[in-house]
Amino acid sequence: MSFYKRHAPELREHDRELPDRSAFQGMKALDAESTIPDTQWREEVRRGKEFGLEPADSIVDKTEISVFQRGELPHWSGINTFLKSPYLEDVRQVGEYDVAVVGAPFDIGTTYRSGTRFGPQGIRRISSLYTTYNFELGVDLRESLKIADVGDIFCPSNITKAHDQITKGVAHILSQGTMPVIMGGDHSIGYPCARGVAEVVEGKVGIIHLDRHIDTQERDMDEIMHTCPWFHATNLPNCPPANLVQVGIGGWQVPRPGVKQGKRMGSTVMTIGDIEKIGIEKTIEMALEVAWKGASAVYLSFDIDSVDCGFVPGTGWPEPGGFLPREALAILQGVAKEGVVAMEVVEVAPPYDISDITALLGVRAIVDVLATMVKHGRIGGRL
Ligand SMILES: [Mn+2]
Repeated sequence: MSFYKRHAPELREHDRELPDRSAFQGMKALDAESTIPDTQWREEVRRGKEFGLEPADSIVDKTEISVFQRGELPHWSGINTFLKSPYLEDVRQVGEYDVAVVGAPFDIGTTYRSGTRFGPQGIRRISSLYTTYNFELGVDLRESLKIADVGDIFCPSNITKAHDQITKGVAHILSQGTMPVIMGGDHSIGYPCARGVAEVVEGKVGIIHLDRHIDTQERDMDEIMHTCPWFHATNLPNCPPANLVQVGIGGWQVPRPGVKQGKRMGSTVMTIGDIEKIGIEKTIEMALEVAWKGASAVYLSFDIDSVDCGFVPGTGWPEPGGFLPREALAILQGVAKEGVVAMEVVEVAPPYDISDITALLGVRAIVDVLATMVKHGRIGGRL
């Protein structure tokens, strides 16, 4: 008997009735796509043709092609803002947008490898890989949100001055009713970012912090380095440590001075082991309970090194044993369901990255949080 006949379909028994597939997320997502509008996409295509000129005669399908590229396609070319969103030069107009993506290219707070000053550029570059649509969530950011890339905050090579600049920038964006999404930069920016948020928010601000590192030292080598943001943030009058939840902490890079201070402060610390034990859903519940207790807003800080270093080579303090990417994304999505007032992605260091995978996870964190907030009605409305 020939090989083919032995493997021929008639010799098999896959003729049973198929189970009901309608409960699969995949099948639901196929249905959901047709319910998403394409108004903004059509407008973008129209604008591209107007500004970029009608394509050459030999182009057969002229739908999305202009002579000068003005829209999403091709993904490998074009001006590299975050997700190819418009660059807003006049930042006084930021209030017209739902979201302002802003870079904080600062790495003077780094205690080992530098390079996160190139984080915003790296994140922008690989963000061009993505469409604005997420299959499982059934959200197209282009159709739901007005996003601007407002460029970078001018960060001089002085910790106090750069931190002051970052606070002023973040507070400006939020004071206009727009959600700041900050691309770091090293984690020292967590302090000035939270300070900018706390200046604008009336009432308490909670902080959800994903990291391998506790980052609660008062000083490191006499300065407010990236080991120190939460000591200083939680000293702000409306940013108490009781509302700080630190998820994923552990390993051999948690400095003892930070641990002593963390204990004094009384923040909530969860290791990867804790999360494995109680599960992702309970972890999300705990993070939300702690951060939101009596608070009127929650700030989200995602340190890329909270993920196992095998997935994020492009970072300053790589550490094994952290989250799987899908675990980190599940937690980020879980906490975003109740909305966050602003978020930061820190410690992406492109000079150490491989194939932009670290920066890509940074992009993913941002778009997943935004799409989840859209899905749960926590943002949008300016389109
Ligand atoms: Mn860290």
